[in-house]
Parts: sequence; C-alpha cells; structure tokens
Amino acid sequence: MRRTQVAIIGGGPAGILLSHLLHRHDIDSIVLERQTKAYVLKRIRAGVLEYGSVKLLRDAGAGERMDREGHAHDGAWIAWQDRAPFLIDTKTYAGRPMMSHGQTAITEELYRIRERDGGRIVEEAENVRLHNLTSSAPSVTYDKGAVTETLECDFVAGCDGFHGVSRHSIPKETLKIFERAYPFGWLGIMSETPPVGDVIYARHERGFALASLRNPNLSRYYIQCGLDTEIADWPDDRFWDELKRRFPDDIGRKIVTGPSIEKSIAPLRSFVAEPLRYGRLFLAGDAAHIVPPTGAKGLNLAISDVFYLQRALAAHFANGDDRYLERYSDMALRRVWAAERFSWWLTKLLHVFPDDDAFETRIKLSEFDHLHRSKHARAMVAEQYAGLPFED
Ligand code: RFL
Ligand code: PHB
Repeated sequence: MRRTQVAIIGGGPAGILLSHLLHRHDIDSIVLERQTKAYVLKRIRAGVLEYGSVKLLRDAGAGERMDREGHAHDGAWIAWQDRAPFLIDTKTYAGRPMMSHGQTAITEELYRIRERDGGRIVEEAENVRLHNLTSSAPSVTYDKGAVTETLECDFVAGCDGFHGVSRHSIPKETLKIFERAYPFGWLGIMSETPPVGDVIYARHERGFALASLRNPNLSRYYIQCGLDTEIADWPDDRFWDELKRRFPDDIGRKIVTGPSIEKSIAPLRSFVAEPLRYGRLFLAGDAAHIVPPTGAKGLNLAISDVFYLQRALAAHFANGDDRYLERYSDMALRRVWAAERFSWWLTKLLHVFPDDDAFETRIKLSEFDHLHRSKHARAMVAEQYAGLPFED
C-alpha cells in the first residue's frame, strides 16, 4: 500500500504541471500514466501559448527552455481567399504577446524537472480505478505488470484527457455533458522546413488551412479534411499542393515544402462536462473539456485549470482553507466556457461546412470584412485569442 496527498491520473501536460506546482508547495503527489513516457513525448499537439500560460511556466521555474527555443509573436493572421490578411494583434489590443512553443517540448521539460526533483511518476499504470471519492479517504487501484497496487490519498486529480477514466468515475446523474461534433477534421503535418514565419489561419472555398511553426527549421501545417479521410491517400505532394491552394498566392509561394516527419488526423469537437468536482475528485484539462483547435485554447485551458487547482490544494494543506476548492469548478468553468465560445465561433467562421449555402457564405464573408474594417471588432477577437486573465 502506498500513500500520497494527491493522486494524479494522467501524465500529460496537465498532470505533470500539477505535480510540479504541488511540489513547490511541499505537497506530495504520485502521477499514474497509462502509457510509457516515450509514448507521451511522441505525441504532437499544441503549438500556441497564451501569455498567461507563458508567465505561469516562467514563474514556476519551467520557462527557461521555452524562452530559449520558443518564438514570441504579436498574434496571428487571418487570410480569406485572395483578400489582404489582417493581424489578430494581441500585443496592441490586449497588451499581451503570444508564444509559439510545442506541447511536446513543454511536456518533455516538465518531465525533466519533475524527475530532477525526485517526482514519482508511474508509467504503464493500467486499469486505473478510483474508489471512495465522496469519503475523506479516497484511493486508487491500478495494475503495474502482474501486480495490482493500491494508492491511498487525500485527493484525486483527474488529468487523464478525453479518453481517461476519471470523468467516467462520476455518476451519470451528477455529470452534465454539453457537446458539439463538427463534420470535418484537421490533417496535420510536421516538416523540417523553414516556416512562413507567422501563425496564419486561412479560409478558402476549398476549406480551412493553418500555417504554424515550432522553430526556425520546423513547420506545422494543417488542412481541413473530411471525416472519412485516410492518411494513406495524402502523400506529401498532394498535401503541399492542397495547402498552397488554400492560402493567398503571396503566402502560398512562401511555403517551403519538404518531406513530412509526421502526419496525423484530428477530429474536431466541442465538449464540456460539469461540474469539475465530485467529492474529492477534481477534473482538469481535456478530461473535462475539449475545444476544436482553431482557437489554440486546449492546452492553455489545461494550464489555467491546473493553476486554479494547485492554488486551491495549497490553501487546503497550508491552513485548512477550502474556499478555493469549493469555488474551483465554477471558477475554472467560467474560463472554459469563454474559450469554448471563442473556439466554436472561430471554427464556424473559418471552415467550410458541407451544408453552407450561398447565404451562409456571404454572412461569413461580411463578418470577415467587418473584422478587417473595425478596430473594435479586431480588439474583441484579440482579447479572446490572447486569453482571459486568471481570476483572483
Ligand atoms: P492529454 O494531453 O490528453 O493527457 C492525458 C494523459 O492521460 C493519460 N491517460 C491515462 N492515464 C492513466 N489512466 C488512464 N485511464 C488514462 N487515460 C489517459 C494519457 O495517456 C495522457 O498522457 O490531456 P491534458 O494533459 O489535459 O492536456 C490537454 C492538451 O493535450 C490539449 O488540450 C491540446 O493539445 C489541445 N491543442 C491545442 N491547445 C492549445 O492550447 N494550443 C494549440 O495550439 C493547440 N493545438 C491541440 C492543438 C490539439 C490537437 N489535437 C491533436 C487534438 C492541435 C491539435 C491538432
Ligand atoms: C499548432 O501550431 O499546432 C497550432 C497552432 C494554432 C492552432 C492550433 C494548432 O490554432
């Protein structure tokens, strides 16, 4: 039998960051991760950090690599067919810059720091089950090899992503689900080629496209694709041709092509489970909510959930003050819903839906024109893209 103060389910960015922040408050935790560390660090996902996430990582002593390797920028561009693109100018309108830095690198760095500090991370923890969540003495069981282990704890943090076990440990009648599926996905590639330099979202009648980056010789690109798309049908040449067609000519010409080193398809979904607390279980990150990646919000939300949760647990263990724990779900959900709304809106604006008719297309074009003309409209977008501040 083992014991810890906080059992953390899931060793993705949310789980490892929570473990690190708790350690800084002298709170003990054990992370149970279903996969191997090598597998977790192979996943390629987010690329854009809000300033609030950047600052949190810096303040937590986990920002050095990000500041060395990341690319700070003033926002992102939106292009529409061959019209002039405009900048979502987060620096001017929200007073906050953004940072391009890969989730893979952030997670790798958090694992390094956690291991340096003697953090306990159990890889390949299978069949994780949560027990007695509404008592003051919850526990977690899991299989490691042929052995079933029991972990006793004061709290359980469900950081095990959308397909994890934590959310499903909450009785159905307690949990309220809000959901939207989209009739398309993103086909993404990574290539060791110089990026166009900025994050550029493009709407085109053939579908959405996105140009992004990881470093001066690592580019990330996505195109909207049908849900029945097979990667095998998209050799690199076909991908590059399609990508270039969806950007205005002058941007398309700047795209440097080369062999892909990764290619994957992600479905798009909006999803929120409420509340984020059940007894002594607290959900954080993708375990509780998913946004379509268009607004670059998923990882940033995981980070803000973890910020609120570590503050709440720190107050509990320091002086028995449970006010933040009691407000955790409401506080985190306010930020979640703001990002849900923004990501849903930007996804609708920039993608082509199978049932978009001529009216819908004109309405979207008019909205783009309004953003182009009105600095108030651009300010509203910039404020949300930059990310709302954390609540006190
Ligand atoms: P994760 O990363 O899914 O980690 C959960 C971990 O839990 C483990 N697990 C279990 N462990 C034990 N027992 C079980 N039963 C378990 N079940 C699962 C898993 O193996 C995994 O290691 O969730 P977390 O930590 O909440 O982090 C969330 C982010 O990964 C996600 O929101 C972002 O990647 C979303 N996202 C983006 N977010 C941004 O903020 N900016 C972006 O630019 C951005 N771009 C993206 C994205 C997501 C994408 N995809 C592939 C969905 C671009 C894409 C294409
Ligand atoms: C990425 O770089 O992977 C990326 C950038 C912006 C998004 C989504 C993903 O909105």
